[in-house]
Amino acid sequence: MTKPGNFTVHATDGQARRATLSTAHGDIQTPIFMPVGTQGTVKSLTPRDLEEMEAQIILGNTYHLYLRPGDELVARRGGLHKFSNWNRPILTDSGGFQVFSLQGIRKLSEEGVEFRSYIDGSKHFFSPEKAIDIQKNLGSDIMMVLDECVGYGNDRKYTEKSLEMTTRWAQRCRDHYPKGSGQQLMFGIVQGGFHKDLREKSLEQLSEIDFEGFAIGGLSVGESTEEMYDILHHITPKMPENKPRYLMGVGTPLDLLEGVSAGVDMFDCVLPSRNARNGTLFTSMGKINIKRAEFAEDDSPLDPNCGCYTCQNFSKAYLRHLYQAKELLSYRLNTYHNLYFYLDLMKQIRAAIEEGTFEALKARYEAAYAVK
Ligand code: PRF
Ligand code: ZN
Repeated sequence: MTKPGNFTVHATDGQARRATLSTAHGDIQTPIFMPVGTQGTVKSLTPRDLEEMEAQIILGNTYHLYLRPGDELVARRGGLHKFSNWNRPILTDSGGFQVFSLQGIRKLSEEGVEFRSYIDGSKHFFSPEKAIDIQKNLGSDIMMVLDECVGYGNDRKYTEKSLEMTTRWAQRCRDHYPKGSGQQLMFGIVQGGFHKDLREKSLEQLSEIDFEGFAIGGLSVGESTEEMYDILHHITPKMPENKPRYLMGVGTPLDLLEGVSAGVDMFDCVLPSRNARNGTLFTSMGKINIKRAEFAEDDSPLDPNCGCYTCQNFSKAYLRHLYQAKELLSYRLNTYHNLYFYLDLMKQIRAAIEEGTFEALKARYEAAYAVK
């Protein structure tokens, strides 16, 4: 097996890249979408389901798993892979984003962030070192540094101060787990809000610290699509070519295509799984809502072009009935389809980059997903 952290670009098409990233639990083929498994489970699916749909890597969350069941309990069970019986790669987010987005009550200082548990209101403290210790206990293949994700609408002065601290936190995370000290990789996170010069400064300083990969954080936080794409296209070409690039918490099928066109290699988002649970399903012809009355007696599959278990075996009429009856199988079949759709889109993207037909693929999806 290749050394964890090894990143090889096999083909490019414009800025889009087709590459392989090696981790301790195997190689991942990029561009890739990573299903979100916040609590150590991708909601309603088994590891067997995920393997069947060819998921290569999933996400776990430092914040949630630290609070429940506790990272030390997970470590005593042999780590998150063994505990959850998922033997392919896992990336864990640092908890920074969750603390900042889920909690009203928190205190931020140079030392770290104090927050209250969303479960029982108890007080907790994350320092950069603590966030890494938790991720060591979980045993993820890729750890993320602790950062502050600055919300949309903060002024330049706040964003600049926040960035300076986030950069010092990134250095502390790396110092706490020097490169090569174990099998786990560590990615830095570019912040800087919607200020291009701050984004560049963030990237330059993180590059000096030397991570195995670089993420773009602080996007999809309430800005318009145009603003997000503007920052994305500005910063991505400046990122190291020989390291993986990860766009955090993004997005729609069109966002993934735009990200890939800017040179992004990795994505995660709750959108396909969360939308599945409220009946919003992605298809090759666009987005549909299964609860609509027009599907009550529709015997056709959700997406005739989809090879997934849901589309191969059930009608829209049945899926609508399950949704209306709030049956557990509704969550499961819808989640299976949406994640299969996202993973299949990434598979098509990888093939298109190899063939030099990426722009044509992007144009096809843009037509199907144009606002009607
Ligand atoms: N930082 C971290 N995780 C994240 C984000 C971030 O900025 C985002 C922003 N879309 C999603 N997840 N640590
Ligand atoms: Zn399907």
